[in-house]
Amino acid sequence: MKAPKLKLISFNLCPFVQRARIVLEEKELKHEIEYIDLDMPPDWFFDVSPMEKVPVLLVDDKPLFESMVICEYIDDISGNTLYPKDPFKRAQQRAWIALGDTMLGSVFNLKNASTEPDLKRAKAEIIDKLDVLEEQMTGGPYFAGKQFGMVDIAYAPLFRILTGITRYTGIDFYADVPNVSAWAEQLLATQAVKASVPDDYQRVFEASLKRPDTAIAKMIK
Ligand SMILES: N[C@@H](CCC(=O)N[C@@H](CS)C(=O)NCC(=O)O)C(=O)O
Repeated sequence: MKAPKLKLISFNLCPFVQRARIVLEEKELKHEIEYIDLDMPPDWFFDVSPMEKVPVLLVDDKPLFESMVICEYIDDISGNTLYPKDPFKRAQQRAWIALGDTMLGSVFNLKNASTEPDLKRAKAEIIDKLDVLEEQMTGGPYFAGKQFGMVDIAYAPLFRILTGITRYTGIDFYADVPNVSAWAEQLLATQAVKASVPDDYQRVFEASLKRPDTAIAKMIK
């Protein structure tokens, strides 16, 4: 079967886009990337993205949306699945990925909180869920043990944001979760994860923390 032409429609800061890029990098699949400005999307974007969100993967010009659906499609069309073969273990991993989705929602709330109580509430939500994850860690280096897999891919962009926030504000998400902390460090040092952001990511990320009217901007050191 001829390999499909893949093009990922992206936004430079988007953690959901990074998931898709990590799978493409890990599987070494040829692909194009187009970054768009989500504040001013091009007209064609509305034709390919029903929810008006990124990522969108164009597969021979036909659109797929939702990051994990895209990741699983890429996994399906290439060798060596990133999930366990056992259906129950595979389902369990999907459940942990669903937790990662809710954590990304809390991170969004943390970054956009306009008051200190709102920021504290979002931070507490994140820390509670990190505690839950800590109890699941099996000794690493990856979530399920030795093998880098789909849960790692789903969480790596979240850890990039948390680690970045810690660096600029001093908020320490990892103080009581040593195993999650080691997992995050391992993921951020993994080649496919490093390759999943554009060159200007750090600069744009720092700017995103300094947006006026946010509580987090006041914490930048
Ligand atoms: N559940 C979606 C979430 C995607 C998402 O929220 N993308 C953000 C950027 S990180 C977006 O496109 N936001 C534009 C908007 O909401 O208008 C997925 O997993 O792909």
